[in-house]
Amino acid sequence: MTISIASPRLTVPKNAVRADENGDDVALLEREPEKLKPPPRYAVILLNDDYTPMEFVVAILRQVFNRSEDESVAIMLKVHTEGRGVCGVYTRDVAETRVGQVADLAKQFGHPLQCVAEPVDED
Ligand code: TYC
Repeated sequence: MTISIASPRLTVPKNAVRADENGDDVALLEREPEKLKPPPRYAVILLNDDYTPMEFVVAILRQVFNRSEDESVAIMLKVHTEGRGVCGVYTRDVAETRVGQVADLAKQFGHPLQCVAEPVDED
């Protein structure tokens, strides 16, 4: 029996083909479970500059990103030496909120500190 299937989500399970009361083949089609993707995630990345005090960057990492003192110093030094570093990976809303909090605090204290959110490659 040839069966053409309209939707790729419909499959013919094994042993599904049977004869009906007239002797014709019938098959029960099963729908595959919906494959739900997890929501895309975003890395919040801190950028280096020549003017923002190191202590301020550490305070931002502690307050906005809930990092420990040791983690904050390590991330700050990575950004200072390599130009950029990941503060954390979040859903889009949370990443955008934290980028905004950093921008607000930097502006409030008169520092040029910048950070951005970038989508993370996931499979
Ligand atoms: N480079 C800055 C300094 O020497 C420190 C710094 C670190 C600034 C990380 C920004 O994201 C940053 N004072």
